[in-house]
Amino acid sequence: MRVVATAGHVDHGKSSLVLALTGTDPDRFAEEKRRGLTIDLGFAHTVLEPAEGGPPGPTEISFVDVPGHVRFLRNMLAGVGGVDACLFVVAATEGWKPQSEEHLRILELLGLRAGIVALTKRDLVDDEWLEIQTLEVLDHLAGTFLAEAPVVPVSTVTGEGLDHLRRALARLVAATAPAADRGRPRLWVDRSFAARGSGTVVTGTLTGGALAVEQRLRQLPAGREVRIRSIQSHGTARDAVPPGSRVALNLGGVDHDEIGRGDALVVGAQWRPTRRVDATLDVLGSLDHVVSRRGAYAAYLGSGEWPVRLRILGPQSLQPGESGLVRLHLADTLPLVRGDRYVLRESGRGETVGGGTILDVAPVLPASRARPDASTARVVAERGWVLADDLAALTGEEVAPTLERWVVSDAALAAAEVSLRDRVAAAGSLGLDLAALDERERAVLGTLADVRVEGGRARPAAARDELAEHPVLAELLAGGTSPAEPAGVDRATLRELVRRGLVVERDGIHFHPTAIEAAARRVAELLRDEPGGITVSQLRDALGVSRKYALPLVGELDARGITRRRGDVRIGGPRLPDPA
Ligand SMILES: Nc1nc2c(ncn2[C@@H]2O[C@H](COP(=O)(O)OP(=O)(O)O)[C@@H](O)[C@H]2O)c(=O)[nH]1
Ligand SMILES: [Mg+2]
Repeated sequence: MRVVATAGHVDHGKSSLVLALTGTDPDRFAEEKRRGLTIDLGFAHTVLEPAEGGPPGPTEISFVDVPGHVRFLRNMLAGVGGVDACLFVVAATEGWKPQSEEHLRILELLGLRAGIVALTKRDLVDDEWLEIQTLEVLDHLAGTFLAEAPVVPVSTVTGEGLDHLRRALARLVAATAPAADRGRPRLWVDRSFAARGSGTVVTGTLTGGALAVEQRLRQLPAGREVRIRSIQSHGTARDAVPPGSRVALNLGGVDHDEIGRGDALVVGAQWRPTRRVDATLDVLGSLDHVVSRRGAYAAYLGSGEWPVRLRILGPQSLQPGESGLVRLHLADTLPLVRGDRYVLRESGRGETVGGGTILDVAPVLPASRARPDASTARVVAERGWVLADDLAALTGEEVAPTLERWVVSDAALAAAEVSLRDRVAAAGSLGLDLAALDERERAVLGTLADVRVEGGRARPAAARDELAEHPVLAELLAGGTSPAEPAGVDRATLRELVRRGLVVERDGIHFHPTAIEAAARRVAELLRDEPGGITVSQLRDALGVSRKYALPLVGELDARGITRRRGDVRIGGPRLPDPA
């Protein structure tokens, strides 16, 4: 299914053409019918049967019929987001008019790339006049996305050209890539109403991903949670709808007057709603003044009109026809993503200033330094560390994490590595306590080939390579709490073993580290039975060692905070382990 928006000057025959193509009058309201004027968006759909020269199989097309009158431009803008192509209407009688020009500019700014031009009211002009108007229209289209578009003269009165137009439409949508499915649905609401007996219904053009019945969605900017009770598309009930569809959702959890045009529905976890974005701004060449931060602006984003404050990044102002970078401050929180298009209007003068593409939905640099571009690398570089989920929400692009859950810039990773190596080196033989590190630091530590993590501490890996298997360690281990004087090892090596924490030295006695741990556990047991404290002799007897070993052991336990001296006895210190 494809969605096509009409465009063109008021009274040029847009609504009549939609009626002729679909059998549905898109002018829904009594007032529209009475005044013969489209005020708000109209919707109609049809199935184009396969025709000679067209694609095989039927083509489903939805039309969004927009008002042409300049006073209803905001309604026009609400309707053209998310459409695949346009049906650009120019009356052969009148030719190119101001809203032909303005609509064309807006469609360009919104990034539309496909369309067909219908020269309507063919029955009211002769061949010569038709030719003159055709040439003039082609002149205006030159250099725009419609430069190569088919131009089809039609009449809804005689029916001339309508089959040709149907074939051209079928070919157009067959040649246009279907709406992308990125698994991130977003529905900009263009209408809401209370349907009798079924509560709140909203409609819109679904983009980005599919929706299904029972799905829970977040309504923004309000932040409300709503539930899809049922779905219709083209008047048919569906369990699920793909992106690129015109859809009507029956919602639970919201009254029809609490939701309306401009609201967005998204899966909350997939978006990072924002009130501040960096974007490009292409200023229209037809403007007769510069664009600066002064002025009351409105951005047309999605189906809504949003007041914004404008800050130009870099220069103070932009000339007509110039392109630059801007920061937009919104008053509302919206689910935007890089690549979203917007149109900027100056509310005071009521004129279209230009438009552009959103580059960053969560700029981190101050406006004075921000120079955004569309690259993901820049987003990562400016942040250093960004959760992969966040990056996907910010850019709409899935990026493989660099490290665990994180995408990390080269610079941030290198800085973390340098700092960790320094800290590991500074911690020496004791090792760096992993509990003192945050999640990111622990992740980086795990990647350092020259650091060994063991027992919750990180030490230079070299310690194991050179010395960890030294035979003296086994001798000391076997000696327990009364080890023999180390033999077969020079003083320098012994000092290095001590420095790295592989051997503990106290008062000239060398112990294996496990001896200290065993002594600590034994002390803890003794203190459980005698909480008032124990003497060195009690410990000596309990460990079965001589005074020569007992004194250094107690000294080491004191030094580690496992025990504390009080008068003649030792009591538990802050690091006393739990008794076994
Ligand atoms: N003779 C003739 N009149 C047309 C044709 N198409 C539209 N009109 C008339 O032009 C007027 C404006 O048409 P409408 O579809 O409302 O224009 P819109 O404002 O662009 O939607 C109406 O009175 C239509 O009946 C056509 O092909 N031939
Ligand atoms: Mg109309």
